[in-house]
Amino acid sequence: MALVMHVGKPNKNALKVLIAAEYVGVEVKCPENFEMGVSNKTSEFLKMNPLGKVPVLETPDGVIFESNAIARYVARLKTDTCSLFGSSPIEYGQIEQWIDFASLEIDLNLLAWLRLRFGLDNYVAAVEEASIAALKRALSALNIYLASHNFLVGDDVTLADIIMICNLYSGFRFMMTKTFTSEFPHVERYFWTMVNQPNFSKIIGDLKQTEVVPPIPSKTNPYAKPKDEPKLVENEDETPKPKAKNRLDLLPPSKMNLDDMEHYAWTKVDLSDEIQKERVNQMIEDHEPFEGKALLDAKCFK
Ligand SMILES: N[C@@H](CCC(=O)N[C@@H](CS)C(=O)NCC(=O)O)C(=O)O
Repeated sequence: MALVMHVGKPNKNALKVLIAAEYVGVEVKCPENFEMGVSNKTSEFLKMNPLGKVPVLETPDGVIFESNAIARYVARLKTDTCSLFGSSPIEYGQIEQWIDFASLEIDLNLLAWLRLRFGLDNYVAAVEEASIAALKRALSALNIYLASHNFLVGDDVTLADIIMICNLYSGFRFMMTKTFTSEFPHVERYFWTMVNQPNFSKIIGDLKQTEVVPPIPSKTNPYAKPKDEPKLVENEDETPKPKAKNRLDLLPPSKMNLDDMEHYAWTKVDLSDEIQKERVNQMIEDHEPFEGKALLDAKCFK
């Protein structure tokens, strides 16, 4: 029976799962009527993934979200057909190592860069510079490693290669031009060799490397997160006005010394406790914080 993966048009996260499924021979179907922004907002979907993100896999035994977890699950379903997890504990450890590297060193930085250029986050040149620098650092390390390796672990494709290639896929497709990738010739060779493997090309199809980096968005996306940067004051009228005073700021300084005062756990006040009521009222009266004026209605026990 086919497993159902909820996703719209398969993105690089869904591709990981579909390619792993090809290698091990597991059938994964994506519902055709899935509409991103609609289907993933329904209460049924949110019960499967409270974040409302795709992909989500439905299995006869339960639901899994997070694409790496889904890919791992699928890869484990038929280890007799093909082991995408290597053949020894050390290989397994190294596969996990490269999966983390692909996610945290490549994907995270690539996505940060992509989000700025696609206007999903407000464009800040320094953030872009830092993302590209971190991405290049990771690609340089990968490039050195691939100078003497065809695969990330061992002598065959593993889940580490599948996840690495799918993460690089977004880069080659949208952000990293030939000028950018030519600094990393072993990564280029590895990437194009892998995407042309039958189990990859069947799922990915024809892929063309981007010829341009998307231009810096001219408009600020209203849905982007607010910038942390302070607003520049461009004209006098925009000089920040002093904040209106809180009415409590007009009160004379308190003579109440909080250090001397018994600290009271207000959340533990028990209205039915007469002794406690008396103690609290006495505390307020003794300290007379506002010089004879009623402490608002804080004498709530009276
Ligand atoms: N870490 C998650 C990322 C999932 C994710 O960000 N999915 C995007 C599509 S690529 C999404 O569903 N976005 C919708 C939203 O953020 O509401 C994974 O690997 O599955």
